[in-house]
Amino acid sequence: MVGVLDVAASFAATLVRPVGLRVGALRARPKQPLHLYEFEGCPFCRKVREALTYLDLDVLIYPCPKRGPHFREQVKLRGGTYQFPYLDDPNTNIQMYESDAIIRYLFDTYGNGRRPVALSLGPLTNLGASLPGLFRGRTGAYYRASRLPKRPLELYGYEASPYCRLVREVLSSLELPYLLHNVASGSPSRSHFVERSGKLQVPYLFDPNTDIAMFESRDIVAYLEATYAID
Ligand SMILES: N[C@@H](CCC(=O)N[C@@H](CS)C(=O)NCC(=O)O)C(=O)O
Repeated sequence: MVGVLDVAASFAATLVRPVGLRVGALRARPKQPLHLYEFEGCPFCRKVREALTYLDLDVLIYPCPKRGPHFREQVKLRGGTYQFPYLDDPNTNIQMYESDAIIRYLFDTYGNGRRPVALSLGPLTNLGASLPGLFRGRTGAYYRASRLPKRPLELYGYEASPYCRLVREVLSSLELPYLLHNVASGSPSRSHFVERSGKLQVPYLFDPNTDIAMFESRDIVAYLEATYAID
């Protein structure tokens, strides 16, 4: 359930970290979505999602909340350790840990090689990426029992949208995989999004398991809870 305080706190989180609002210089486009293992409430994961918004990349998100039974184990099996974020790019067959290395790789491969200042300041970037936690705490960072969907859900949004954050937090704690379509300001994908959804508003969720599509973070959160949470 999304309350007024949640919305206010999510706006405050965006105010202290207004990164991941718009698209920057783009170069090569990947044929397939990238895969990212991450969770909400992790500042290192946030940095990487900000880079993905900036580079207008679609990404298949595998949430790895603490105590999550599914995707954490995949990371351990594939990379050898439980550390997040973990990127798998099927386009180049590259897998890696370490947020700074991932961000550098993303800008070298899909941007013009230059990282925006907010993502290139080392410890200061980490500090900045931690600030939203002052308002959202560890929401989304811990697993809650859920039913795993057969097919990944689809979410249209961008990192710094306060309303998208509220939806991502639930997707993360319920460990629901989803294909994230980044459609920040300046995104060339926006026209395709409007064709598909009928209007330019995020978050927009499509669930291929039930064929349900919807706007409005409050409705989306209620839908996810009712459909996938086991409480
Ligand atoms: N230097 C790493 C630090 C990553 C890191 O410490 N991630 C934490 C989550 S914020 C983690 O993987 N913790 C282990 C766990 O959640 O089990 C990076 O920048 O990617």
